[in-house]
Amino acid sequence: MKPITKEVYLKWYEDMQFWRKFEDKLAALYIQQKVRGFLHLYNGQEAVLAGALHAMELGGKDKMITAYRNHVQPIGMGVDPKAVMAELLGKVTGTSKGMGGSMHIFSKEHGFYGGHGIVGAQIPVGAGMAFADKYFETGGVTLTYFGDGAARQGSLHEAFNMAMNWKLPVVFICENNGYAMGTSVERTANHTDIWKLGLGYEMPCGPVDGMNPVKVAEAMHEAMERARRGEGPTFLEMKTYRYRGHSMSDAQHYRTKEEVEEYKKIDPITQVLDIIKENKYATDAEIEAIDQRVNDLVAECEKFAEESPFPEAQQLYDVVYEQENYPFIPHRL
Ligand SMILES: Cc1ncc(C[n+]2csc(CCOP(=O)(O)OP(=O)(O)O)c2C)c(N)n1
Ligand SMILES: [Mg+2]
Repeated sequence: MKPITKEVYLKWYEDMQFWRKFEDKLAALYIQQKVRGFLHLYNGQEAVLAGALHAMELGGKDKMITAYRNHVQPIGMGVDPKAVMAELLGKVTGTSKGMGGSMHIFSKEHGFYGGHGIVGAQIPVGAGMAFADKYFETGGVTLTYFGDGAARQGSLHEAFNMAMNWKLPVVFICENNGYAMGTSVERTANHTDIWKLGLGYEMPCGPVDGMNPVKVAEAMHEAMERARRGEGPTFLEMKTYRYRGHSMSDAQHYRTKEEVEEYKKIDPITQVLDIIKENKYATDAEIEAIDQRVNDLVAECEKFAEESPFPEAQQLYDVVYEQENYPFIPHRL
């Protein structure tokens, strides 16, 4: 595995701070009704992404697919955060020209394949992407993410079976954040060790501390190397936590404030900052400079998104129909 150096810790701190502040800004814009529809934020789960990115080969070779909690993953993979924020505001400069919105961020170029609102639907799609990589011998690995709620969907079992049978280069990652909307993991099944679902398929599997990017990076590296050797899939259960509600309209009656505070004691960003301070990887002034950069970039994204225009109505026709099939439509892609 690539060594976890001072530079990696500093990058993790800056990235995770940016992701958190980016989401906080979206929450504020949602309250102003500038973001419409649903809005699911990633606060608390950042280490699962930071650690995975450390193990991945970016630039389109390795791929990622996830559910609707999907704003910061593409940013981590290199998509311009300004375009992501513009997408959420429905602007033409967005990643899908403003037509995907919060739950459907995509960038094929960067290897990010969404952004899926149907719980569990992306699990077989991720296996299919890995099938393509195997078929075309690209050497790429697909990271297929889903929640603890999605783990109870039947589609997981079909995907697990085929992925094992064909030894597909895929890593299945359950982000167990404790809840599926308001339903706790304890209430969804008679067992809480979701990783054990891999055992029935003899798939290598196990739990990972999803609040610690080092643990995530190590587990992901091992799984991705296994996939690259042609030995097939791995199933990892990342034990994590979401600090905000499921989406923006969630009174959170299903958990206590004390529980949230307990998990804030193991906040992934604080864990990384503590290591930076203990090892004197940065002075207080340097940390302040990082925080300033983060705030400036969030402000830049907001300005860009706010100032961008909404798409023209005509765009609806441009991207839905092919002119050859529908000659009465004057424009084409
Ligand atoms: C097939 C389907 N059933 C139900 C829903 C409604 N729904 C949206 S999110 C969600 C909870 C999923 O929880 P989990 O998989 O743990 O992901 P998390 O939100 O915690 O990231 C449900 C039931 C849906 N979108 N799709
Ligand atoms: Mg969940």
